[in-house]
Amino acid sequence: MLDSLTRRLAGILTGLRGKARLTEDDVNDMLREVRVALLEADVNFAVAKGFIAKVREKAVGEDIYGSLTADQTIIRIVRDELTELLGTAPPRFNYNPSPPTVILLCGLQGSGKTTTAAKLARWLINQGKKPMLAACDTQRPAAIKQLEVLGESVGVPVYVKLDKTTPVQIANEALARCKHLMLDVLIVDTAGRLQIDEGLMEELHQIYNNTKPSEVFLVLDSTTGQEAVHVAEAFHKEVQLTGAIFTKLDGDTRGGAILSVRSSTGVPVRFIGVGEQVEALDTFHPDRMAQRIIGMGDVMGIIEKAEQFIDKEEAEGIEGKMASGNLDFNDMLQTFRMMKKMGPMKNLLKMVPGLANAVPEEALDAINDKDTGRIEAIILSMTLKERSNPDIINGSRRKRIAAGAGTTVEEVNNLLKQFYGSRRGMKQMMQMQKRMGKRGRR
Ligand SMILES: Nc1nc2c(ncn2[C@@H]2O[C@H](COP(=O)(O)OP(=O)(O)O)[C@@H](O)[C@H]2O)c(=O)[nH]1
Ligand SMILES: [Mg+2]
Repeated sequence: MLDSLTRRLAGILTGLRGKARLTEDDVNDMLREVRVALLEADVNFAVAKGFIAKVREKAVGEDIYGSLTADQTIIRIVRDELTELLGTAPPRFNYNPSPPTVILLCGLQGSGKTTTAAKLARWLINQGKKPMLAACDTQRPAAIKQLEVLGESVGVPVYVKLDKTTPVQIANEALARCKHLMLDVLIVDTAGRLQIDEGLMEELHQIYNNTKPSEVFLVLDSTTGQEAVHVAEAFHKEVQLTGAIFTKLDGDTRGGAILSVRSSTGVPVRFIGVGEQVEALDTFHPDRMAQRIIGMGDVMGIIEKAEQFIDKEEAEGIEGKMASGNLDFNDMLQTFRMMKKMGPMKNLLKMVPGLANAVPEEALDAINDKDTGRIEAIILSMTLKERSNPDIINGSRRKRIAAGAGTTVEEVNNLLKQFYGSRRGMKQMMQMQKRMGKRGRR
């Protein structure tokens, strides 16, 4: 996500770090580079220009030249300005005081509306809400099926009509149904537009007027670059948008539009889509994003991800076993599965401060989730008894396990060696932590 911009900016700012006294020329050079980096990331020209002007103005205002901490000050100014650009604090989710709350999704065809509808449903479930989906894209029958399948995978009802019912009627009926079932939120998926099209806009207006949505999200494909900003401007003129959702930020996108949309339209970015799976939706935090872009990482993001995906009781069970040195292969398998839910390791590592720019992209790419896959295969070839009691794994058992996992005895030996090594290490670490009375748990 915005990897190349992150690399560039982090690199530029790292270059400043520790320089004894910054001159105005140093800062001007730096700002020129930042401007180029922003433009290359497809940030709107006027936005980039305004950004640089503000940073320069603040640098002068804070009288940094000649100060010993000029490097830190300028990095802070850049971070704060980026946060400002991205929208300062994230707005709270707008729930209707008398439920159900209606969320209307709109956007061009293929931007990711239907996928995002399901992602939002899942997100709302995690917030303790009971959502329902309404299939108001009647243009293509396949779209209805798609929403049904996605709805089923997250476990929410999908309101569908296959006859000639109009999208507006479907929305109305779905809302009535939602009330009847006493659900909290109705998410309305609408038909795509190839471009801003009058007929479809009219349809959107009607749904808007009938269902009175509390949130109107425009779904934008981040791979379309600046075009996304134009789309946002056009839609915002038609319906009062309450937020933008950028999708496909997992790919190799320049993503500069995400930095431009708020200052160009006033519409805040609310969520970002980072994958095709229904879990791949993150709330957008301008401060964290800014922090991340300048290479300071997103520690809060990592913690939240972990908390979201790791089952607390399971984790505590494993922790207890770690302390007593009784960890076995079942626990290892369980840990892998928890980690897998958090997505590719590479993406997680990129959120670690400093790592994103300190480690070359290729090295991160080389971190292969297949490695854990191989280890998993070996563990799966063990009998349950072997998994819970690794001490019994003798030579002939090792041979059998290797054959079962399609690997060599050497690999099995390595895994066992690693296993005993880390079991010892963990036991020592946990005991030390206990002695120090610091459990690090909230
Ligand atoms: N990689 C990636 N693909 C996405 C994301 N969101 C949507 N897609 C894909 O984009 C395509 C179009 O999505 P869809 O929801 O059907 O778009 P719609 O026409 O606006 O409803 C599908 O293949 C989705 O799987 C995302 O955040 N990341
Ligand atoms: Mg769709």
